[in-house]
Amino acid sequence: MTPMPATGADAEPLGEWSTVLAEVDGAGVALVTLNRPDKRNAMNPRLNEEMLDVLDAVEGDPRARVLVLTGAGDAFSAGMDLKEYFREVDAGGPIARIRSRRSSNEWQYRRLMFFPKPTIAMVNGWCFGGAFTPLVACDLAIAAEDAVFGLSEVNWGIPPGSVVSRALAEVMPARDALYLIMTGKTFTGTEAAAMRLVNEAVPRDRLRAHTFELAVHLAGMNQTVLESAKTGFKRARSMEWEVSEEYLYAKLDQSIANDPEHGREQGMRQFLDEKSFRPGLGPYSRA
Ligand code: ACO
Ligand code: V55
Repeated sequence: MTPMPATGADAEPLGEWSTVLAEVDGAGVALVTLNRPDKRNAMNPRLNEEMLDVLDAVEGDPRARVLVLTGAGDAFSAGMDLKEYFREVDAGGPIARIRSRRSSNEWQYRRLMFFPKPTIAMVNGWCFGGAFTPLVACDLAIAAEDAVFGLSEVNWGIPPGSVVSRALAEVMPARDALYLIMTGKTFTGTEAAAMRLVNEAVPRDRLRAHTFELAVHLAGMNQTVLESAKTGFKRARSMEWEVSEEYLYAKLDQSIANDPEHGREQGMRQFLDEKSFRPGLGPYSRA
């Protein structure tokens, strides 16, 4: 049996699901663990439906300030479940396929990509095919150096489907992406970091502590500002400059107007009047 990953002694469950574990700790880190370790956390229709509910739970719970996505056991996720997502859904006909694709893409891409709280993928092991979509959709990604990745679609007779190739193009150089898509060859967490698929790779025994250190840092920051900052970057990159100028100013003004702690005023006061911090070197004090 795989031990349940705990963020700390104070972690509390966010609900109960059959294919996902989700809990939140006292620092505000919500740990979401794909939990089909016997199937290497392959994503079946049940998991796809449950993840929509899990994301709702994390989004709606004020204790959750950062989302960390990982997998139980020795896998992050072995991609789509070939038996339950492909073979069994095929047998259900075209409408079954449309519905199954919808729930999978809804959480892996749309919901995660524009999740209103910071998200970090913690790649603990095997990461194949369809798993690249939630990986790229997360704002940041940390991998174990020895995690094994692969665009294995071509190995079993399909090109990458859904938005997998689009997601790769978002973060990786085209030469690397095409090489991996066309050869189906595996690569390690260390190589994934060199190709910028993940922010960094760390030794396996430091993966959890390192990822949580980053998560706790983000959990301690102004959440309204972080939402505007991440959404602004992700939406603006496909915009024309003139439109992005308007849009990013609108996000800035929205952030100022919506910020319950008035961070901008605190930051200016602490720097200009109290001279108690330097914005170039770290965040203002939220105490
Ligand atoms: N779909 C369905 N079942 C899977 C998947 C998957 N993607 N991955 C693993 N499993 C199941 C296996 O069928 C097996 O089930 P069983 O115990 O009932 O027989 C169990 O998980 C364990 O798998 P093993 O292959 O025995 O595990 P091992 O640790 O030796 O290898 C590995 C792990 C490398 C991840 C291997 O399981 C594998 O190659 N999986 C498929 C990876 C892949 O190509 N995914 C599809 C990508 S394409 C896409 O997502 C669209
Ligand atoms: C993939 C993923 C899909 C799919 C077809 O190549 C192919 C991955 C997430 O859904 O429907």
